[in-house]
Amino acid sequence: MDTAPLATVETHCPYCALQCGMGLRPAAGTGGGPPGPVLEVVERTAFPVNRGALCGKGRTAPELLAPRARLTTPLVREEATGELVPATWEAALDRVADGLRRAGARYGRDAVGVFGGGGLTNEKAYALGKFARVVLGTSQIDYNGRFCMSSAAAAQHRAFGLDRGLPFPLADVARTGCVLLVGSNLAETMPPALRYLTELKEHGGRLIVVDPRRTRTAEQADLHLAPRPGTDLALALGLLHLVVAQGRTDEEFIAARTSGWPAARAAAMAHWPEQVERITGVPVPDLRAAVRLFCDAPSSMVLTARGPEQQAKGTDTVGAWINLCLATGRAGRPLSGYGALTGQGNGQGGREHGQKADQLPGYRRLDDPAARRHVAAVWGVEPEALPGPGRSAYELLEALGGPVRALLLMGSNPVVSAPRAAHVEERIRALDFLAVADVVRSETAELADVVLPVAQWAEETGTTTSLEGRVLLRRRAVAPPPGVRTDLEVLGGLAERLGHAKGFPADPEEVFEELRRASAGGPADYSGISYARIAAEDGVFWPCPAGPPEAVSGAPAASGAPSGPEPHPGTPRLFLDRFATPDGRARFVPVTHRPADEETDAGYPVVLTTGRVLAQYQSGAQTRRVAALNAAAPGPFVELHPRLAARLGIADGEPVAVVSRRGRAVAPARVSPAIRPDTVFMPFHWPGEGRANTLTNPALDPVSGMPEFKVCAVRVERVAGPPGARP
Ligand SMILES: Nc1nc2c(c(=O)[nH]1)N[C@H]1C(S)=C(S)[C@@H](COP(=O)(O)OP(=O)(O)OC[C@H]3O[C@@H](n4cnc5c(=O)[nH]c(N)nc54)[C@H](O)[C@@H]3O)O[C@H]1N2
Ligand SMILES: Nc1nc2c(c(=O)[nH]1)N[C@H]1C(S)=C(S)[C@@H](COP(=O)(O)OP(=O)(O)OC[C@H]3O[C@@H](n4cnc5c(=O)[nH]c(N)nc54)[C@H](O)[C@@H]3O)O[C@H]1N2
Ligand code: SF4
Ligand SMILES: [Mo]
Repeated sequence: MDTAPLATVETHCPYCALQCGMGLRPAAGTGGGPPGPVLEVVERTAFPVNRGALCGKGRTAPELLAPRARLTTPLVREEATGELVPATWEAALDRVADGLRRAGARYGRDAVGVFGGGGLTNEKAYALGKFARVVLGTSQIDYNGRFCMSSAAAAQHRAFGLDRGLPFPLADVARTGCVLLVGSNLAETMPPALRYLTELKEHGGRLIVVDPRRTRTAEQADLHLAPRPGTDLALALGLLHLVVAQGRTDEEFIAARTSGWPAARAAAMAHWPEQVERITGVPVPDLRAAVRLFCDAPSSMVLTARGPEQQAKGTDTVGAWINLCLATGRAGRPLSGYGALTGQGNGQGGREHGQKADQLPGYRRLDDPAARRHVAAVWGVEPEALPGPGRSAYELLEALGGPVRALLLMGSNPVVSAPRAAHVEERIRALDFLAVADVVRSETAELADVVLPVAQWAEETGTTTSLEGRVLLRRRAVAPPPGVRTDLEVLGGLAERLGHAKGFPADPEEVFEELRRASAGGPADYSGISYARIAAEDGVFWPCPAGPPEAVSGAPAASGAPSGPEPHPGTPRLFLDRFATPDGRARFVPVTHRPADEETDAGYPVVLTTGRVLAQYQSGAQTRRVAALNAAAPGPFVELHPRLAARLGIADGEPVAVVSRRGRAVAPARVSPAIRPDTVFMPFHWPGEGRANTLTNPALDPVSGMPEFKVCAVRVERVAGPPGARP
């Protein structure tokens, strides 16, 4: 194999859903190999979404490619010592195949589980779903995207008949009249995207930010509403109430393009502004100001992220924000609409191609007989052979060591990132067999019977689908170090051992060609997309069927598209003519407010919410291994208001304990007036004593299966230490 790095390669960042374009070229002075990164990042200004800008995570991503930073040999747990010891690939794959086979033979096929990730490329997510259904024959597959976009996805399906994070290109955000940004801290979670908000304001557009904290993003806002965590549903209903009361609904739009308004209207009218103020803590004049900014603008958008979505009522909450857009005619029109900011690198594509418990490639439903027939034919199996829908992510984790005895985990680190993590860790330990494919020795890999070291973004080609629904090509820029295999090679090796010598190719383009056929005719139709087209066009927006433009329902041809035998141009903007429902109308859903699953009380008087900081990514498995990022964000903290700190006698920097019904975490206090006095915030990027997810509540949204990461009840305590002790 050729191990010399190639010339500058155009590719995309391995981390978040913005999927910033970047160039990679051999790092100067590292021709002899480590130490130091093997590749360096160069600006790729021609890629339109980030125009060369990157955050620190993207800039430092090549550091993890160095062999010393990662796993380069399979590890197998030795019976005698209980330690993970190096093994050959053959021995490791044999052991995984054996572990999965045994659990299935002894307890039945559904005793074998698969857990995937939204960071996996489309090709990997597709192959993983096919592997579970065809090779293992199990219904028990889900992925970490359940913790991420599932509420927004479910609400969009319910209202629009289709879920694509943003139904328009991100660039439209800069040109609309008003953006209502709910529970997104874009300035830290997608820094290069902040420029679209800056451009919005330069054009005279207005920005409203809804966040219990005055974040760097909220600081940009014309109006910042800081509701108590878990009350967005009431807030959205209060705004809709005012819209109706002030006669600012768009009756023409409602009549022509929606259904279900009377019930949704009645539900909103039951939420009086004064009552909404009591629930949310947002003063009525601020509610009025928000309605004015939103409705006065010629066009406006609501964008949500994890704040309102990661709640046990996340689906209804997003539904309430969608209702606001529909009632004001701010949907299905140019520069207006509802969109959700997808999180992980392939959070969008990862939920379209089959690693989700209820789903088949092309965003088809596993319980739809026609979908089963189509995909079974592509896979060369009988439709009856495909299992039905399985458990959602948290339910699957909870079933480990119970009905599910063996697990293959690819692309997630639930020991740090799952809610009620101590319990999840216990369930993982109770498994008969755990195999983890990862690039590093993550906290979850630490518990595995077999760890498979896999190649990374820059070492393998594959497609991702960004938050815009734009399918992108990540290109291989360098060969993986010896001892490392790709996820596709891992699945192929296991399939072969489990009696499927064919059907799991290692070549990503071959997998993509099959994915195209499997997705053809489905809601997320990729059949007109090829590697060559993506490369030539800076990405292609789905749906993009193989046929000409007219073939797509709910997706108008891009203006100026050539007619005739030309290929479909892709669909940057959805819903302009019709929504993707059977009657083409968007559906209002009547939703009403209800409290968080766990309300504060005398024993747990404070609300805990959780989220992210700029320099760390997710469970931190990758970014905690990058020196510059660790220096910028070295560890967990508890953000609390000076009033709360004073009442508890807590000084800035002093260690504090946060206690919930699930457990106790300790981290230094960060005293800041930027947070509500009734709320504390912890980032979730760290394991150990300061692990935020030791505390979180796994109450699930009944529709989406999303856990309530953003709200639980806690008490905050001083940690007694030697007098004057400071960390
Ligand atoms: N630096 C960095 N960037 C990332 C990631 C990362 O780990 N680190 N992860 C990526 C992924 S997978 C995702 S999903 C995205 C997430 O991106 P965001 O959704 O922007 O990130 P969070 O910090 O989880 O939550 C956003 C905000 O929600 C607020 N919030 C908390 N509770 C509530 C509430 O009840 N209502 C409202 N309205 N707001 C609330 C928090 O204060 C926080 O500022 O980021 C992506 N980008
Ligand atoms: N308290 C709290 N908890 C949360 C959240 C929150 O806001 N608050 N947010 C939730 C959200 S939105 C998300 S998305 C989850 C994410 O949480 P996780 O699912 O834990 O996500 P990562 O830390 O990105 O884990 C990805 C793992 O896969 C590895 N990996 C990366 N690329 C590849 C690859 O190509 N192949 C393989 N095999 N492995 C790879 C990484 O090294 C890492 O160990 O956390 C959720 N947890
Ligand atoms: S914003 Fe997201 S995609 Fe862009 S460089 Fe940072 S982590 Fe990578
Ligand atoms: Mo996410």
